[in-house]
Amino acid sequence: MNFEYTEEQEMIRQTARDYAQRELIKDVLERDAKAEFPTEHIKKLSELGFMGMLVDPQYDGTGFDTVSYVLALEEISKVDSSVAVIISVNNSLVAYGLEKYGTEEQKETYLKPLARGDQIGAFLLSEPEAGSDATMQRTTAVKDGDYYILNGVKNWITSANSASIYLVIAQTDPSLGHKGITAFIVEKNSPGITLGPHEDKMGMRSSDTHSVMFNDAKVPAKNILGEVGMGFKIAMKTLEGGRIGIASQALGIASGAYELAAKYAKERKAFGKEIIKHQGVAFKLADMATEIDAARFLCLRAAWLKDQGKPFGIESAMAKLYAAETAMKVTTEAVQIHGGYGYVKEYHVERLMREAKLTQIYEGTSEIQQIIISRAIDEKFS
Ligand code: COS
Repeated sequence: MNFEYTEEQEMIRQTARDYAQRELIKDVLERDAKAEFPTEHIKKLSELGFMGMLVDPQYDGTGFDTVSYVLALEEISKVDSSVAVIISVNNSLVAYGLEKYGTEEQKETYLKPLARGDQIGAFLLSEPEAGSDATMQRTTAVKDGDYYILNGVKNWITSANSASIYLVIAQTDPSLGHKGITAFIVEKNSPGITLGPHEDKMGMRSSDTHSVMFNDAKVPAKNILGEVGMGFKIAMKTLEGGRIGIASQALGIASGAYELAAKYAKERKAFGKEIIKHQGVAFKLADMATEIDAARFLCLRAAWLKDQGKPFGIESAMAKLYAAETAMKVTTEAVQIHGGYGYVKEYHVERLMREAKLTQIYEGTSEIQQIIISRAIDEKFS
């Protein structure tokens, strides 16, 4: 085993860190307060290659490995996880599906602009009544000559307004259950697509989240991704990789809060000494550091397996489960260490705590990860 990063991985980590600590930090509080999309930052991060970092250079991506992806998302999420989720959805949920299942024509038309960051992608799976229970898709796609007509509602869609390319999961044959689900590449500006209001979220406030309504939206049949009936499997495979992104985001939220808490504990004095010298604070920091390292290793293992072309679905579920729970715990303790200062915005930890909560919910709740892991245990011991 080798616990060292390669020069390239270290360089990517450092580039992400520099950008986050020098640029994202400047206006992150303002963007959080105004729930403002980070347009300029996404432009600059695209120039640095992050919007297509997992995409092969043949399709205008930067072709970095998944280990580098973990490192970059951790550094960005230490400061601004709204930016991280935009990068993560673009790479792991949309570009991945197009690269793995798309035709050459689809890759030319849709993957390349996403990989360059000229356009942004969104992944439309969740519905008002199909979140965790993802097979219960109500959005229908009915064939009409060379087109499919889409009707239905998708919920909680990250980048719904800023994206131009949607990957939509819809039911083409309800009688077949999940085997009748199909994935479509849909241009957001097509007639028949409208957006609900901007969701006023607890955290990750500058990523733009909306519901999306399809009302007789016409999609060319050539925009089917993969084959008719393959949509559920495509969604599940895609989410396996997506969970590495969200796990890395949770890791970054945790390590960002921990770094702030450790620095604060070195500066702040109480009862005649730095609070880090009080066992009650010191032991909290010890637990935080240990759990963050464990989360990081789980993320890196899942990423490494993916890079080796080995199965990683269970490992990415473990990474997401553990990193999300760690993020919630660590950010809560970071607020506690900061005392009253932790409860006001300027010290950042209250925002990190709000952001941590979402990592336990989206791209599969913690309980969904427990289902995936426990089913694998059941199978292993049967
Ligand atoms: N890769 C490929 N195929 C998969 C898969 C995976 N990781 N997981 C499940 N499938 C396949 C199964 O093999 C099965 O196909 P067959 O009937 O041909 O064997 C099919 O999908 C249905 O699987 P299953 O019966 O296990 O479905 P369940 O309804 O029991 O649910 C979970 C499975 C819980 C894993 C799934 O519903 C899930 O991931 N839910 C969470 C979805 C989510 O993350 N939502 C948030 C979206 S935010 S973008």
